Amino acid sequence: MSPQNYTAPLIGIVMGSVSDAPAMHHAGATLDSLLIPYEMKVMSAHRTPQRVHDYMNTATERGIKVMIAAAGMAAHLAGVVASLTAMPVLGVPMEGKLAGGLDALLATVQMPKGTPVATFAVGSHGAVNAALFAAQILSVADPEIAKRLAEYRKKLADAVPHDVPPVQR
Ligand code: RP5
Repeated sequence: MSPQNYTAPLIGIVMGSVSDAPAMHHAGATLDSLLIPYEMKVMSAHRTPQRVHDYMNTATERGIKVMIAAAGMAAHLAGVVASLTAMPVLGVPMEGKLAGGLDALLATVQMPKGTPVATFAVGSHGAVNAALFAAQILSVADPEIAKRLAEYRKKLADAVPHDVPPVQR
């Protein structure tokens, strides 16, 4: 099926706070460029735990195939999401005041065995890569998405100049 034919979101992006949105909009923009439908919601593992449970209760039946979960500081949202689904869960640690997000990176990556969370770079780079990785997961069963990912890679390569620019004096 071509991505243009999808009507329901295939990827769920959740984040612990609206303060995470500036970084996570980069994930949305990446999926937009690949024509992959997604939805983006705010829910917190500690402030709105019931909202997380309610969302995950219906996510699979609504057609979501991959989850991206972003949180900062103690960053347990991705782990909680992973505990509630068999879908792949991609965790994006958010930058914080402690060592630039090292707290969230460790909280997201250090899942005890049994409940995996694939963890990406802190902040907007991680948001973009999580979106690309989600697309790569979908591309296994969708040649149109695979084609768009190949085009994305080509643009990435084309944007790298061969020559070193002269020093501005
Ligand atoms: C986490 O706490 C959120 O994901 C956010 O990164 C961090 C701070 O939240 P706010 O105080 O900005 O709402 O739960």
